[in-house]
Amino acid sequence: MMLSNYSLTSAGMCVEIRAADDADRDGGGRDQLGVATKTRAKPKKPSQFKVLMLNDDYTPMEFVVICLKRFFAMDMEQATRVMLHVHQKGVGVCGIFPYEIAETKVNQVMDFARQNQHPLQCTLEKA
Ligand code: TYC
Repeated sequence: MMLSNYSLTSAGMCVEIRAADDADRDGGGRDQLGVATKTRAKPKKPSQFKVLMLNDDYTPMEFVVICLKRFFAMDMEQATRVMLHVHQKGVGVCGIFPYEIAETKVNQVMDFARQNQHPLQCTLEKA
């Protein structure tokens, strides 16, 4: 039996599809047109996204440091360094993650800022 066509499923698996002219060469009687018969793990590495923190004139520095410690597992020194970088340059990277994790972290920061009535903005960008 000849396997001659490959198709990518939404899950990123590589599925082999038999060709239209594929005869029942092995005599097993199971050859059928267009039936996916095998899956083979071909993991696509997930694309990475930067989580960016934006500067503003109103959010207290201490609050930004708390966010960086709470949601990005930074220690006091790292969090202070990133916060000061954002304060001085306007934008800074909090971390790089697969899309769903990056999106979750952006939402966590934005929700926490909103709850505390700070205008802090966080966004993501393809790495
Ligand atoms: N610029 C703010 C201030 O002077 C501090 C700040 C830093 C705000 C980083 C947001 O992402 C930020 N209070």
